[in-house]
Amino acid sequence: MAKRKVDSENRAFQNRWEAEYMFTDIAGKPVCLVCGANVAVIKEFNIRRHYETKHQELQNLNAEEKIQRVKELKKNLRFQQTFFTRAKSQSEAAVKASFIVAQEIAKSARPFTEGEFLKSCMMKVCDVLCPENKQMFANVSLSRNTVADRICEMATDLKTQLSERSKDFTAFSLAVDESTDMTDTAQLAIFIREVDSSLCVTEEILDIKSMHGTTTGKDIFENVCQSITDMKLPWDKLIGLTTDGAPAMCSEKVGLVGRMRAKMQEENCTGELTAYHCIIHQEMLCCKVLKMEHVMNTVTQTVNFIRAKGLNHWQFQSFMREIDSEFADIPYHTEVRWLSRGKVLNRVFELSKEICQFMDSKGKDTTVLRDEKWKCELAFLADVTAHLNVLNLHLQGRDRIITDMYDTVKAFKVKLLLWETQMRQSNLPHFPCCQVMFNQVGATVFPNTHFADKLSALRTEFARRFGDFRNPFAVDVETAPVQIQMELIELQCNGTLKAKYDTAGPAQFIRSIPETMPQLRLHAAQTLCMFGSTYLCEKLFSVMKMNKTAHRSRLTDGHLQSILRISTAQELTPNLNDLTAKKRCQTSCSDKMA
Ligand SMILES: *[C@@H]1O[C@H](CO)[C@@H](O)[C@H](O)[C@H]1NC(C)=O
Ligand SMILES: *[C@@H]1O[C@H](CO)[C@@H](O)[C@H](O)[C@H]1NC(C)=O
Ligand SMILES: CC(=O)N[C@H]1CO[C@H](CO)[C@@H](O)[C@@H]1O
Repeated sequence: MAKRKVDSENRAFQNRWEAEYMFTDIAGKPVCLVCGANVAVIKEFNIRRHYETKHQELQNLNAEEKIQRVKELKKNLRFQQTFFTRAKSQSEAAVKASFIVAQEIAKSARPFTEGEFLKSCMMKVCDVLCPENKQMFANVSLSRNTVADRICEMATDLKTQLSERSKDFTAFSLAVDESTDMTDTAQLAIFIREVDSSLCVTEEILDIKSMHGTTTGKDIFENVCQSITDMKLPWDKLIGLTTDGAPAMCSEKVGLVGRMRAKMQEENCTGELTAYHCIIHQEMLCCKVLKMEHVMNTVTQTVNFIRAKGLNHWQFQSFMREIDSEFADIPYHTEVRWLSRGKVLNRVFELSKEICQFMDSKGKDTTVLRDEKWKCELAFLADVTAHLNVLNLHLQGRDRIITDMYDTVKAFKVKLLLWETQMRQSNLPHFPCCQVMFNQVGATVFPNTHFADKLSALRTEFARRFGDFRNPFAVDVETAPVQIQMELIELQCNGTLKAKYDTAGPAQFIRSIPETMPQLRLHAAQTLCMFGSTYLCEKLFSVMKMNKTAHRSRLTDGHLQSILRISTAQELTPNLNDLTAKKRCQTSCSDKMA
């Protein structure tokens, strides 16, 4: 009976309640125009009771006065409502703005406290340009903690996006490098290069791991393994692994490469992991191929001695400025790495007389530095390094796919052959430092045959590393992998495709292999996903080195990783609108709790 009574009241807002009880309907709820309270049950009784008990002061208004008052109140309410929505969108904009600033801070890897500084600048600018909007700027939170939180959220978002993308790829490769940061924590950088079914390449940072304690092959392997698991990457699509060639990385038994191979067998993968040492790690070339480590060591020791003792010496001022600018450019911990670059070897060679005088004056033994044979080797190393640097510049950069690199390396191999021949005849137009030494010591002392052999070894090494990337129309079908042989024959016999290859070139052609050749497309994907170098890792480490000092020790591993993820992001960008919306949801939820 009682129930039916409630039902029969129909529970709908009656327009006359507006004039009678000063209530209005907002989104289906009766709201008191006077105090803003709303009534839970839409029943005239409840509404009348509210009006009579809470607003006795209005009881003696006559009907006309009441209508007038309702009009005013309603106008007011509308204003408040628009004000409210505007305030809401403004506060959302303020959150987004703080994300944007935090992103800039991360990209330039500045300390989080910069946010506070930026805010104070912003407020001052606002005072001058638009004082009426001061509140809007004041609402942009840029405290250290906010900036840190925003950066972590953006990094997490990037990681999620990458993980989403990873579901749709056909092949991927990893580049792994390790470096020590300013606080002597080893940081492991893992980049992923993945190719999807339409042969589009994505190259992003997969993970950065801080390794406290040892950094053996096992430690590195476990970290890489964990990242692969975290991202749910399928082992059977792992194609290539590029490392810097350090033993912990590339040892077949205990290094990362060996352990990854073993793991892939465990996972029953059919494919074989292709491991590359980064070609641009010249010190590896120096040690392993040129066998000139002894020259490098002496140069390193000498330069370090000058750095420590002779910084103010007039003869070395410009030299040091140069070295320091190289140092700023590639701020590596291990001197060999930066020393192997640029003009340092060249400058040491040019300044060798002054360096010897200086070392003598400091009581250092200069027997080695004065040795003619050693000086010839230094000259040779300086010249070869200069050539390798030019090659490096061509090979670096993110759009360098291995097939693009093929042409560059092919040209370099041809040059090496020419240099080798010329070197055997002591004809040295492309080796200026060697030419100087040759003029000094004469043909009997200058070890031209020895150097020609080294150039030959270097050429063999290049041929070995880059032997696999050939023109698909020139590939000998018999030596090609079995699964691509049939399609390869069809490809090679197809005049239309050959014409396309000739006009588009290898790099472009690879993307236009027809869908009817799935094995070749897969093979192409596997080639495309290969990293040409650990260049990205090196770039990342230079950001890390440069900026960790600015942050001092306040930078946690997590924060450093977030910064690096944001600052090295290539195709992915944090989805700021989603992040802002999520923030709004969080705040309104916590508002309710409060
Ligand atoms: C690999 O194959 C072996 C033998 O067929 C099987 O016992 C094992 O569970 C497989 N491992 C994985 C990870 O699938
Ligand atoms: C050659 O390749 C083109 C492009 O995929 C294709 O349309 C054509 O049918 C092929 N020709 C032959 C003879 O297979
Ligand atoms: C504060 C600071 O040193 N920021 C630098 C961090 O690294 C980036 C990239 O190398 C530089 O552009 C910033 O100036």
